[in-house]
Amino acid sequence: MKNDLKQSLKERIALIDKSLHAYVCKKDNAQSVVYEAMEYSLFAGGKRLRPVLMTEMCRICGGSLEEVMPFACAMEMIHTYSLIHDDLPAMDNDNLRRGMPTSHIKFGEANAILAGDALLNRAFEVATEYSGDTPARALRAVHMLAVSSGTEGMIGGQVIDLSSEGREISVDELRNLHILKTSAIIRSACSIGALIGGASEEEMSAADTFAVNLGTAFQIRDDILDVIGDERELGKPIGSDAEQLKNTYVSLLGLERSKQLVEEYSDKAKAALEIFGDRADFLRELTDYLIIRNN
Ligand code: GRG
Repeated sequence: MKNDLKQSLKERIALIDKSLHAYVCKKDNAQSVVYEAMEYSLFAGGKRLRPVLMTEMCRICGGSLEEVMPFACAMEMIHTYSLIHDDLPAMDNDNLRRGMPTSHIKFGEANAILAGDALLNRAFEVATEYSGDTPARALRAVHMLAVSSGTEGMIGGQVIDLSSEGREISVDELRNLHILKTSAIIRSACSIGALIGGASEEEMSAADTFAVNLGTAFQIRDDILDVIGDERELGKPIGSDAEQLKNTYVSLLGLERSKQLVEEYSDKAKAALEIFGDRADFLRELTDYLIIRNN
């Protein structure tokens, strides 16, 4: 990663983490184990991609960090809950994530389920604490959060993913699956950022085109890493998609075509940023980095 991008990301992530710490911290009460499990997964070393995208989209559309931060934190809590539940024995049954024992390994299955549920609730508590000057926008943002992570979004994608294990699906079906499972919350991260930033309809549409293409490139890179990644850098075993008979871009189209597609989708993502001019340089660099990332 280029040094400038690394430094810039570090600074943004530090601000996001500071807010997340303020919203989720251990409590010394009868339910402390669930607070501990929430904190454990929230601060286990995630890339903070979705809050970074949201805060940056807000900035380039003219909004303030202060106003968007509760939504960015809510989004990261939703993402973290989805990973905790995705790792459960009833779903992917993974023991390691980001190089650390998964929540159910560390805290037991019941507490992991509750920690995921609690993060989802906390996300909506935080997002609805809004007291700014544009409550109508905030209400629309809360709706976007809910829809994108629900049955017509991330949960819907997970349902299709689980039900298609062990049988081959078409590339179109796979694309639809990932538009729901992976891109839906990346899209709402960008849309909420643009909305809170006061974007025009044209900018809203550009933010969405950017996000849907970035989400697809990101997912294909994820599929590639499950085949050629380094376990230590990835923080989890490779080969799990094949082991679970999952459909991936690599299993359907092969490694080389998948690599080409990552390039094609990231080019489309960057083309959508044109409307924002130089202000979108950070997002361009971030896109370039995400498609060569190793974790
Ligand atoms: C259980 C409701 C429910 C949904 C699960 C998000 C998800 C749906 C499953 C996680 C598995 C997976 C490979 C999802 C695809 C999206 C993806 C690559 C998630 C990982 O996101 P990163 O790389 O994670 O941003 P970090 O660890 O950096 O936060």
